Amino acid sequence: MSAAVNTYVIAFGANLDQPVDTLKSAYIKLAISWKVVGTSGLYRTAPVGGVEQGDFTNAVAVFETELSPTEVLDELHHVENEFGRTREVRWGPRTLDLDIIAAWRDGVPVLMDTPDLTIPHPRAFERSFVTVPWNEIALPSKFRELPGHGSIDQLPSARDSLTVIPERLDE
Ligand code: A4P
Ligand code: MG
Repeated sequence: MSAAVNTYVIAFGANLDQPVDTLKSAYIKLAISWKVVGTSGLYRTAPVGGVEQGDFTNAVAVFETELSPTEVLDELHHVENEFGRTREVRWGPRTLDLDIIAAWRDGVPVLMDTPDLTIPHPRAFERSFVTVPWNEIALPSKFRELPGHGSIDQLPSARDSLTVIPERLDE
């Protein structure tokens, strides 16, 4: 029996050091071992969550891999650590944040809620720094759904808090 094909929407965020370079380099590391389904442009975004800090750079990429969600989370943490990620303040400044936003196993939505991993990401639906870049990627309709919240182009997204950076994750 062949392994399942898993599809992951991954959000990239950073607001310390050289965020644009960091996001692109992190993307390249993931794209070496995972199949790229699509990538967004880069956006400068106002910080969300109440911590006073500098603007973020955000982007989204969609990958396919045989890895399970927990294996993917391990790999994301590994790449975050390579870029000097430390965890002092929740929702605070960071060199790199990689989150799993949504996942599908052989095209079927993955729903999980464990102490270490919640899929879909519980705050993605209200975050334009996730929904706007995701919505920009050409994808089959099933991969444009945030389970529990519907199609991403129907989600509220305050585009005025985002500024387009004229670069792409994959360039
Ligand atoms: N975890 C659980 N579910 C997931 C998931 N789906 N993806 C756990 C990734 N991680 C998940 O995360 C804490 C723990 O969440 C992880 O160890 C993992 O086991 P973290 O990255 O260490 O800490 P965090 O990112 O500060 O916490 P959290 O709750 O993930 O924060 P958010 O909600 O991701 O918010 N404003 C702008 N403009 N742009 C941003 O990118 N990001 C945040 C972080 C706040 N404000 C922002 C941005
Ligand atoms: Mg995170």
